[in-house]
Amino acid sequence: MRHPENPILTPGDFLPSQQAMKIECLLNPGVFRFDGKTWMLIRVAERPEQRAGEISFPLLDDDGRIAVMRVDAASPDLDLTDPRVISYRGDDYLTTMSHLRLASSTDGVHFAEEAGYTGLFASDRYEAYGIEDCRVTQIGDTYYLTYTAVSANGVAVRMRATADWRTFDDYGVVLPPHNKDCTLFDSRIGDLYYMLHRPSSPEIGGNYIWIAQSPDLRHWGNHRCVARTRPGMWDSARIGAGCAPIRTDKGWLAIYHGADERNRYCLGALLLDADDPSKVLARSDRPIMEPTAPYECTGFFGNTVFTNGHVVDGDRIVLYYGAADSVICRADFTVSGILATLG
Ligand code: MAN
Repeated sequence: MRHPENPILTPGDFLPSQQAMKIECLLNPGVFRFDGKTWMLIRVAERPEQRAGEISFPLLDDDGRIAVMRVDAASPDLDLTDPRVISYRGDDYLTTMSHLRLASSTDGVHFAEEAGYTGLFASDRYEAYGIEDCRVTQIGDTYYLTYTAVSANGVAVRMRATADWRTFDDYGVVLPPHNKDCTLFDSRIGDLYYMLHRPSSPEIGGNYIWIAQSPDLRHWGNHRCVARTRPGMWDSARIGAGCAPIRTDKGWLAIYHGADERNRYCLGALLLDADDPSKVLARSDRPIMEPTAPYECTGFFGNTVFTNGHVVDGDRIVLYYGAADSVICRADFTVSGILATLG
């Protein structure tokens, strides 16, 4: 059920990271409980104020400073067909650069920044085009962050860990390009840690959900393909995991996003075997959530609901999602309700 106060956060709720920038959209928050509150790690996408006759976009330069690239809007070498990407002279850039901002809430609806918690910004050449869509998995007292690091080197998965949300241990790039939508499971299965991730194989294969395992959270191996796109269905073009799968008495419930050829992003669910989560026991024939509300249908990238964060309390799932790649919303589900749709 969508929250009646949706959207619960919009770009105007935050100040840009620096004066020269404008916040274009808020997207896809990671979500966790900390210090008795619900927190989001929000993807904030910024770009310079656009001037007539010119397309400008930010990136990190070799000295780690934000630089602005400017291109003549009339240039025949420019391709702007996807609002998320700028193709110029054969190279692809992003129209916006994202960082990850922290906000907390005592009621799960009204979120605000807290002094002392600055979040994460692009830090080096593997993040030169920004950092995005962070999943947060708590294991013991440590929170593991798996996010998309974008640069001229490609789209990769980077991992950091924190216990206090002020200092972060860097695990580096854990999955090289092209890979995104990575989430850790919140407990070991047997002796091993597990993650879901989404490599892309452009010629043969596609954008499928894979699983990997690790003895120590640093070394990942035994990669296996868990789920593929399904021709003719709502998840025909690409799929990717949301946040940490939920342990249920039927197995692991993993909420995922799927897009079709028209780039319509919906949410569905996978039920994975409790002991061997590479095995799919059931999968949504129809989405558990589709973009239907006006704030989901129209925006920076319309017809999109995308999640990588929720909190679970017993049967209740409070899910946070990006709508139309523009604003942040909340929808409540139950574990039993989703399991019932899986038959
Ligand atoms: C896609 C979209 C964008 C994102 C880039 C890089 O184009 O998901 O929002 O910025 O990939 O990850």
